[in-house]
Amino acid sequence: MPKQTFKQDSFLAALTRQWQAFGLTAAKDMTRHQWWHAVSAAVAEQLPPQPDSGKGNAKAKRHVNYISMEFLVGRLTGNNLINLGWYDKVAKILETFDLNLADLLEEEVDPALGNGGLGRLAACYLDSMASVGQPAMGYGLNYQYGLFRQSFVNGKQHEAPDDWYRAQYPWFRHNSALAVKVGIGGKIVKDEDGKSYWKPEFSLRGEAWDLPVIGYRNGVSQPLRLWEATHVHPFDLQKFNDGKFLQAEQQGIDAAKLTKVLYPNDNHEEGKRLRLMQQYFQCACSIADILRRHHFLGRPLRELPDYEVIQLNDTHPTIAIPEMLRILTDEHQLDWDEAWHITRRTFAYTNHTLMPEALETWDEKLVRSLLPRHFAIIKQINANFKKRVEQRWPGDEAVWAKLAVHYDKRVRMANLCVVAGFAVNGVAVLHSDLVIKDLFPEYYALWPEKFHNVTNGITPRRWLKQCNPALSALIDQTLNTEWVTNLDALKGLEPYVKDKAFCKRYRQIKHDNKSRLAEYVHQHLGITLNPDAIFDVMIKRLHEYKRQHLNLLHIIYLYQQIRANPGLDRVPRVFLFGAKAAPGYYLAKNIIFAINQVAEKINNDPLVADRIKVVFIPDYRISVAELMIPAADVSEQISMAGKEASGTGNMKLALNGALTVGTLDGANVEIAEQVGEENIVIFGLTVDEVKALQKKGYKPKTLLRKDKKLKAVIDELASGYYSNGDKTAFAPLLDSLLDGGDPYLVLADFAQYCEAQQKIDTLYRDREEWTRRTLLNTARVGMFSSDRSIGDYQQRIWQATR
Ligand code: 26Y
Repeated sequence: MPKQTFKQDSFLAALTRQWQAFGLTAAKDMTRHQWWHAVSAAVAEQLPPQPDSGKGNAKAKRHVNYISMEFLVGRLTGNNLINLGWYDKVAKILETFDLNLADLLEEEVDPALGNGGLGRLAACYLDSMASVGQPAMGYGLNYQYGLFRQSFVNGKQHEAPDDWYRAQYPWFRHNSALAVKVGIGGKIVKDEDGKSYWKPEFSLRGEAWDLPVIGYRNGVSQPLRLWEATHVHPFDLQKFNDGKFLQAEQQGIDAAKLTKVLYPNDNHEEGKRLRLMQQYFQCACSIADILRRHHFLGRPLRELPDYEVIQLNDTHPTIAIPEMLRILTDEHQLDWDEAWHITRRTFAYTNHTLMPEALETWDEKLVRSLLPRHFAIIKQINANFKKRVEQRWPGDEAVWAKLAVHYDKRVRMANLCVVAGFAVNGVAVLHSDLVIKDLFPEYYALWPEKFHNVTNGITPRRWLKQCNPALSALIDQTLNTEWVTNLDALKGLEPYVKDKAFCKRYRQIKHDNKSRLAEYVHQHLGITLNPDAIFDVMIKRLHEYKRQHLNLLHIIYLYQQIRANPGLDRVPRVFLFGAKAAPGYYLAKNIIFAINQVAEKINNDPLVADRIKVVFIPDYRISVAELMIPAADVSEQISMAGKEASGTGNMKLALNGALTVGTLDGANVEIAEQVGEENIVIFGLTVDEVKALQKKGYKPKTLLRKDKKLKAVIDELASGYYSNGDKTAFAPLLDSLLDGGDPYLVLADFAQYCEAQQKIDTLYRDREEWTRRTLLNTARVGMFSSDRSIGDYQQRIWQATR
């Protein structure tokens, strides 16, 4: 496809229409926010219509339907301008109005339609699919409220709704012709021929809102289609005339509620009825849309898997599987075997977690009451599969108890995905191995060919080019090649470790990025940071397994060292945190409170001077990540080994020249392989050691008796020293570490973690050596481009035998 050319005249004309629509008489009367809106809308108008017909896709290259409950896309205007190649042109035009484009872009409220890693991964993958020319659609939900806004009140997390004003978002295109009708509830009835079908209790309408996903300078634009739930009335004239138009509300279903809010849980399922309705609504709309396109192109149903693949982003959209079977059998009258044959070659599933509490299972009563027909289909799948298991493990009830899709009155979504899909993948080598060994060993024995690894990746467009313009410019000048679409080209930077002038510029850029972050912190929090200090960054959702509290214990330890020895020579260090805790996750919220209390004490202790500063940046989100990542010297990736499926922040930070302090977990393992062991600081128990310790019986209190330093830290937290004398302030945190048995081995890894941090301190003193090592990180992490991940999906899953 040809590159999209920028037409200045039509852009200016569109801009004029924008301020006229605001009721103004001149462009100069627009507020800054109006300017952002006008520029975005004027650019959006220049985009070509997005072909969603899939006409271009052929059997040789399946069209990808990426279904995800979350797409954490972040601000779009700047990113779209970069991908279009129009950034400088628009910036120039704005200069004639005395406006700075970068300032305007700050006006955009982040579309925060995701929780964390899984949602951000989906956004990176859409960017890469458009950029490498993989025909694709994203399917998600158009939440009115994204992930809650976080503030701190007396150190405690406070949540507020995130109204991102979707109704005025200039990048949306609404296509009412694509609306879908979705049934819910009701019962199964029999027609005259004795064939059963579903008679829903009431119906909803799904409306399609498309965001453009723009490939990097290749003329491609593909939709991310987000469904919004509305009432069906305008459709159902008959019911309207009968006065039954309120039926849905009388059933207690308010359509608009369905897509009102994103569930803020990450890695912890709650089994809520509204959540299952969201899942089904999204899947029903998306499957209807996929089949609509397929029929529109005159393609036979049995050829669906030749043209389309449906990638499920974790189990959240699993109900799409029985929905496909229902439509094929009930609406298209295919027999079961035929429908099953089509379905099982169409769906592929990505697993993002091994944590038992994140594996979705649904109460059969709930499934039956909302989706009676789907429940019957699930039972059919289960019964058929039982025969297969019986053949392989005759009479083995224990195996069946593990493998069943429906068991003990619950429906298990991960099992359904494995049984009904043609591929299952984990998201890093270590994780994919554990998926086979720990989660699905029997499934692997049945179908070894279904199991794959695709290591996660990040888009270099947003996570280097856009967020770190100075470093990007330096790389542009240094390498005469388009590294943005070929991140392996960064290897070409390696020889420059010997180039003093280059290293100086690389170091200066980091320093400038740190100053930029320091300015933000000063402006928003009133804390002054020294850009010569080590900026030590831990950004991710707050979760026990990620162990923000391990970081905290080390900070307290350092503080105690300084108090014991006021002349202690330590490189000044700023510990920066960004993290939201799920609103119902009390322990995680207690950790936030503890970090904030410790920060308060340390930041105000004159004895410390600026040797330690602790800053918890509130409302961590994509736009804040874009500021923090280029400014990081140290990247904290300290989860308990075996728990972090991959991590993607680790990749972004390494790419932008931070040294990782990390455990051998998730993709850290592969980062270590790439950058070389001298250029990363690995510490802590390995997966095997974790397993061995847990088997042997781990007693955190014994550890405490042996390690005086650790005991001093724990005792001080419990003493009220950081909580105005309140000894119970951190009870949830301390209980989990002590009486709770320290399930994530925080205390067990403490000593090694302190050593690792000491190593960082020593290394940083030699500025040239530090620069060398961080530059090698930038140069060697090219494989973590999401373009490579998409290539792996194409090769191993989407275009492989089906
Ligand atoms: C069931 C529901 C409550 C639920 C909602 C969100 C369960 C899980 C999640 C989100 C999971 C998630 O973000 N997982 C992360 O996926 C990233 C992309 O693969 C990984 O890098 C990261 O290690 C993993 O924790």
